[in-house]
Amino acid sequence: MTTGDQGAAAPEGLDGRGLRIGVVRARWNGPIIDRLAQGVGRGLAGLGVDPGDVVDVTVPGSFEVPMGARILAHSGEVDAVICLGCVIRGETSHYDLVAGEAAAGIQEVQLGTGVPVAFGILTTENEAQALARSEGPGGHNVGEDAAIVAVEMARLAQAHRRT
Ligand code: DLZ
Repeated sequence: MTTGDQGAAAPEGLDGRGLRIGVVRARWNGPIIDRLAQGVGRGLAGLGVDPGDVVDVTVPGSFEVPMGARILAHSGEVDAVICLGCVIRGETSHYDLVAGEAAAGIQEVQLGTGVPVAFGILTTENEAQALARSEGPGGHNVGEDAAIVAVEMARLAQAHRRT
């Protein structure tokens, strides 16, 4: 499959109104990240998240994304965090290290803090695959998928939070 896996569909009735969402963007492969960020914007808007409730930060590269997510998760400012990055094997001498640490770090942050963190990091063989996973409206965009994940998991956490 050349276009990449399709994301999970949003659960029926999923509603993001009132949620505060953090977005951590790596600056490496900036044009791809911009496309993912547009997907995040569409995904959040489609679920009713107010753009004013979105906290955006940038970090140098995908290796730093977990730390950015941890800072936001600990801030108390957000109900969930979306991580955006892009690691392309053909262009990255230590692809496995950067991609692996980003994935492991993101999981560690969400399990350690209890704040859901959505994995919107592209790990691809080449730029064509990265473009195919960061498409415009109606196409596949992993940022849009991550937005749905963030809202779904934030609601799950809210529903089971001890008061
Ligand atoms: C160093 C590096 C390389 C080679 N490739 C990528 C990449 O493809 N995608 C990405 O997001 N970041 C890359 N980086 C930067 C690292 O993530 C990190 O910012 C630096 O190693 C500094 O800690």
